[in-house]
Amino acid sequence: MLIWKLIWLLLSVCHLCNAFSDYLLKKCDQSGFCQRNRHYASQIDSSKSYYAIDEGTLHWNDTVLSATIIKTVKGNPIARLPFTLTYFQNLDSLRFTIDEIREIDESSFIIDTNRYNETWKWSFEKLPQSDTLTVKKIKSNAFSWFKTVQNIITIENSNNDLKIELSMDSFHLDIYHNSEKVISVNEKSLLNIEHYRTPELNEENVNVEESIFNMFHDNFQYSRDDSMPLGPESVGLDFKLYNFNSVYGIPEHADSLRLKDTRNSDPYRLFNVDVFEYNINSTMPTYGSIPLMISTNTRNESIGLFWNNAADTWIDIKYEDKDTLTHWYSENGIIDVVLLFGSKPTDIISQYVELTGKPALPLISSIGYHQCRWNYNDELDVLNVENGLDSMGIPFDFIWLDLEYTDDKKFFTWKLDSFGNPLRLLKKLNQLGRNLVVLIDPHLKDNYFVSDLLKTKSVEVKNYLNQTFVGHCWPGDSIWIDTLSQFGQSVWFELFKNFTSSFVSNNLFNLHFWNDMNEPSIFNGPETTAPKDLIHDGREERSIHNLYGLTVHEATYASIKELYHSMKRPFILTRSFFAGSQRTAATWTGDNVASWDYLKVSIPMVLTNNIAGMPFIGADVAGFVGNPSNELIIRWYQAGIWYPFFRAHAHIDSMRREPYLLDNSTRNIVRETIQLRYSLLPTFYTAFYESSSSGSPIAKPMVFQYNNYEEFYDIDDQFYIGDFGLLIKPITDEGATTTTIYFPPGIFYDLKSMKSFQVEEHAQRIEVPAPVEKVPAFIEGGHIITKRERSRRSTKPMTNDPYTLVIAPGLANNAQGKLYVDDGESFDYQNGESIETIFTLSNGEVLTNNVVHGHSLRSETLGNLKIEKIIIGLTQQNGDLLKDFVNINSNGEEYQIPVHKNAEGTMAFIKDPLVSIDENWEISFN
Ligand code: MIG
Repeated sequence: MLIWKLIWLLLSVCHLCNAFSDYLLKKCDQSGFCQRNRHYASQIDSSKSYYAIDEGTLHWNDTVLSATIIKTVKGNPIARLPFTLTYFQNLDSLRFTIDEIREIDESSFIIDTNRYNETWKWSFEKLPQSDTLTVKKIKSNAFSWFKTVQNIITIENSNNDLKIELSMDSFHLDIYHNSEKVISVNEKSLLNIEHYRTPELNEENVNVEESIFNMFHDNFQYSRDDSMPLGPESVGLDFKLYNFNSVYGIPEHADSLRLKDTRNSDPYRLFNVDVFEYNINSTMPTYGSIPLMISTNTRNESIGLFWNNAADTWIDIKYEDKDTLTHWYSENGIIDVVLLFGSKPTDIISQYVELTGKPALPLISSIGYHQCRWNYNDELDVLNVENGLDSMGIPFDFIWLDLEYTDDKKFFTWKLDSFGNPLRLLKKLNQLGRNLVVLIDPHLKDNYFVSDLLKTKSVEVKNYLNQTFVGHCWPGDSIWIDTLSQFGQSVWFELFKNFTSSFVSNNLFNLHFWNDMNEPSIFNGPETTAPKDLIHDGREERSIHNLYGLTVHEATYASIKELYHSMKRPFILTRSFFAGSQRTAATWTGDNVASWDYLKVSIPMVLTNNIAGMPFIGADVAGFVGNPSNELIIRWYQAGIWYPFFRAHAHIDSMRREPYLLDNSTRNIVRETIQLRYSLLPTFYTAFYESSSSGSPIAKPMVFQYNNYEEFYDIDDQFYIGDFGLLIKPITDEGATTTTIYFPPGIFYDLKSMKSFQVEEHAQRIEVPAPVEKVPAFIEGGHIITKRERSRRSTKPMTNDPYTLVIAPGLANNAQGKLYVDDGESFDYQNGESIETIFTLSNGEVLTNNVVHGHSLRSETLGNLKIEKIIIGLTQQNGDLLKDFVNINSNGEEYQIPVHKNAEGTMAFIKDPLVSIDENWEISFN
């Protein structure tokens, strides 16, 4: 026990060290199944296969093909593996699963001994009650079947754009999309299903290419106690991607956007763990896992590979000339793969969120600025910070309470010495238009009313003997809520109900929640997390590890949504996530460090989540651990305003650095930076709305905007915001005063000055100035963005402000932009209470507003809908075309308004055009 306390001390309160203690985590060769699958990959002859389809078992109907794969060991058929293949017509995607029929005498086990095959129930969007997948997702007659020669079955969809050749003798799938071979499954014969066997009979259950390393026991220093009740169970498979040589996705890793070849490193690992000061540029696992890989090429083909498994997983990547080989292996569970096909990489994301759920449309206030610290100490402290920011004119919407607001780290309680009257605090904050977030973690101190309730109801996570599991966390001895079970979810709801009842009965809905430590983090657990043989609702931790965090934040979301009578959209921040987490939570990149390297890596980390369907993410501004210099603070805010989730946070041992405390010149720059974010909220919110309907990235990598330029495939230090042509390059180098940006061809306007320049023909690197007060940000010609330019204390008062349109004409003087508006906080938009409108500039002659939804919807809650200013970027092409006035045609009236130009000649203005966003109108320029 002592040694654990020491490690915990080192891990959690280590002030002097500046890297994660990575000896706590397994390397591939210390992980039984990782070592075994890599070994198998190095030994197996790809022309050989121990897996074949038993022809007699082949069966199909309109939508599903099923068969049994027989695994052979030393010439003997030894395992039966049910295989299914389905096609989701609407998603242009293919799903296949491989399970195992086990005949085990269950009576000697506490756990369900079947392979866990319900990960989809968490990752896929909830299906209506009774439901198998086939009911909802599959259109009939999706397939027509032809059997052909040599034990190869050819399968085609009804559109004839997808063809699958299934080789029965070797279990091999060749997949053609639009007549091109795009993927081969099991091309290298790395299919490996470690079927059930007892230790006594192991010998006759392994093929010669297999290693038997750690099959029945774990010799890693920190996980030797794993009881491994079912022995080796891993599943592995390879995929060859033809004509794709860049792969992206599989967050979360502190690494580049384009995934690296892993031949000379450990594979990328997906295993949710608490990694204080994680290593950067590394394939090591971090807090969350989304097993989605996306690839694209300059031929405008894109594919996605979703490995729907929540167990400990490793992924090897080999770039081979034109192609990419990837090898995936998980500790247990089934093979459940969805392959997605499209042309643009964003098509893949939208299909993926169609399957796993759209990102929630957040409260508009929650896309403002969040002020957090571990910790604001008491009520007065909170109000002082509120006042400090406010009196310096720094807008913010959320203030946060970390761990120490609780009584002795007991969640669902308040430390009464410091927070004597939470109702008063929330009332006060509510009057000031502020929201409060408090931390509620899944670990609960042993022996107080909350943990007692869990035990009485038996909804705590159990150990392998089915007794209460007690581990070490912040409060000392702790137990964990089992939100995998429905009953556990209902007890969680009761806890929130009691905790929020006084606020709710006072109509206060400005309290929100933060689920931290839900990997789960367990100080004395192996690899800082849960022993793999713990039991959740009859299932091993091993099978569900990566989705535990999701069960916690989903239960939190559902509780708050119900308790707040759906009056307000819940805001939930979770540290751990899995595929599907986007439906209910935001996340952040965990315990980073106040250094330039961590600022730099935050960008590919944020981008990677954005392409994996979970865009609401940010990194702690200006670094969690340590004390940033003023320059780093400035540069971090200048990057942070472009993170979809924008929160400043700091470690308990770091110095206070709330922006109002900074010296004059630093503070002024930071204030202006935060104000820039606020002025762009209409645009950001529209990007969030788009994302909530199609999963489109909010921070979008260059290659996801332009997959036709090979030059962009490896660029991850600049990005776009949504589809608004806003191109950003945060400065992440100390002392920099200029930077180089890679531009596609077109016209670009400096966001602030509207000064424009043209990039001809090819993608080009161009040097731009970046003095410390400036974050390089451009609007690409062809776009129109919407702003609210008056600076306010938070989002709420901005609702009453009119809009400004900024038009960035393209080469032919065309431009387009979209605006989405709703009340920003309720669910009324789901009943159509919203406005969606499209502004179009045609040939530099007319600007029109075309309301596509909510025409004449005059709801007060939508705020001010007027446009107070229209700004037009001037170029050599359009500058002379503009007259001194424009003709406006709105509401059946016609009138003229003067046009002004600024002294520099970079922009023209139309002030008070007397038009609003919810009416169709036309402005002609000549
Ligand atoms: O082990 O609640 O990542 O943001 O301030 C530390 C205290 C626990 C970890 C989170 C961090 C938070 C801290 N928590």
